[in-house]
Amino acid sequence: MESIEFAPAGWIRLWPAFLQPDEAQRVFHQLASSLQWEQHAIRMFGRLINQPRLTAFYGESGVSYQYSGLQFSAIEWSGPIKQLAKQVTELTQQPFNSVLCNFYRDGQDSMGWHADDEPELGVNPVIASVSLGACRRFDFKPKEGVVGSKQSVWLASGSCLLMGGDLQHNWLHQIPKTKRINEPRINLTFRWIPN
Ligand SMILES: O=C(O)CCC(=O)C(=O)O
Ligand SMILES: [Mn+2]
Repeated sequence: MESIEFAPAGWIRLWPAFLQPDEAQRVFHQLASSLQWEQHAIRMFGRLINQPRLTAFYGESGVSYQYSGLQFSAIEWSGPIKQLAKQVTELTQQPFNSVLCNFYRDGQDSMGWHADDEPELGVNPVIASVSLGACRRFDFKPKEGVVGSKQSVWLASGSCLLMGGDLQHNWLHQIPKTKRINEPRINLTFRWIPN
């Protein structure tokens, strides 16, 4: 396990092989074909724009989550995704009641600069991020007014990244587009959302 401290505050921990490669591949195919993937349009600069990826939101019943002006009620989790949540809790010793799932069809799918700092996640949320399929670069940069320089980690298939401390309040993160990757990737961000 690799641990990186972010000055002035915030940290990440990375387990490069939370799942073994063949297990990660198996779970990738299972989730790719069984989750209810959708492409949502969000309002940006007054226009409706399709998000450059597919998403699905799962969790304990009754959990709901708002971002980019959209509101989602969790589809009740069961089977492999619930089992994975249990394994992630065992690994990280953190409770999670929901998971935002992202499907990047190829290198042209991406997630722009943002922080997971929505009020419903509370102060200093701890978020676990499991990656399956294509290995993609994950970038961090400080928010305006915060001192620090850009950092990147590679999120390989089967890895688990844990983000905590003040990270979401001080730093932004992104999955950039890349011409070099044509394979799909699933990312699962496990969260605790009080309801
Ligand atoms: O795909 C990733 O690794 C990042 C996902 C993410 O930042 C999010 O769901 O908030
Ligand atoms: Mn995020």
